[in-house]
Amino acid sequence: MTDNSRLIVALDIGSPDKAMELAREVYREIFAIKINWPLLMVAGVGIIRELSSYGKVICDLKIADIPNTNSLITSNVRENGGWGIITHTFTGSDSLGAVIDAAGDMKVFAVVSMSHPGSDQFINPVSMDLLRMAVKQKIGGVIAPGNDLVMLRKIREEGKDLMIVSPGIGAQGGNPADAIRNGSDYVIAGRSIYNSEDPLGEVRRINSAVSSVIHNEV
Ligand code: NUP
Repeated sequence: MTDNSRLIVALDIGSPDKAMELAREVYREIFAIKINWPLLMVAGVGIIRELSSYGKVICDLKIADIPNTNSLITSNVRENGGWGIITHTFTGSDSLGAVIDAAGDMKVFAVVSMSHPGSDQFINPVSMDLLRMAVKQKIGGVIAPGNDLVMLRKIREEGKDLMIVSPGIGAQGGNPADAIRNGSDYVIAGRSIYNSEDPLGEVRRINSAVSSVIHNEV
């Protein structure tokens, strides 16, 4: 994997063999791989270490439980080779703190707003509170929607030095250049890559859209 890329590929594929095959195809040109329940439930926790042979693996478990359970889940991911973990924040500072403590060297990414329309119902009205609470606890970064540029800019304004990682790209309507321009540091794309006829071509298209923004603006 390479720090020259700002792309995290979401491998929401229910077949471990296909997931490994896609990882092998694209890993040299991406920043990290993200896995979620659809793969983890089929493959088992060992898939984290298997995919780690290609580089950084972020486990998008959106943890949302009491501190003790959060801690058990996070330790499990760390012991199995995870590089990063995604947690919810709405469960409060004690639950978030438990993830951070158990994460050790792993990066913790806190969800403060989501990319689907339902996020407007309960999460978005309190996104800034969630963000401030997460920042106070020294999280590694936040997850914020790459397809909601107004929200993205608000989050960037409040968290000037924050690492912002954005899903909502491609299948959910966002585009990588706009996300980067409006505050994202990294973009997440899943279906637009793994359902493509040419996944590596799609990875390259996103990488080049992102680099043209970075190189024009820096
Ligand atoms: O707000 C979020 N939106 C979102 O899509 C937070 C997420 N973690 N995700 C995840 O990003 C989602 O669960 C999926 O794994 C990935 C986006 O995939 P796709 O829409 O690019 O296929």
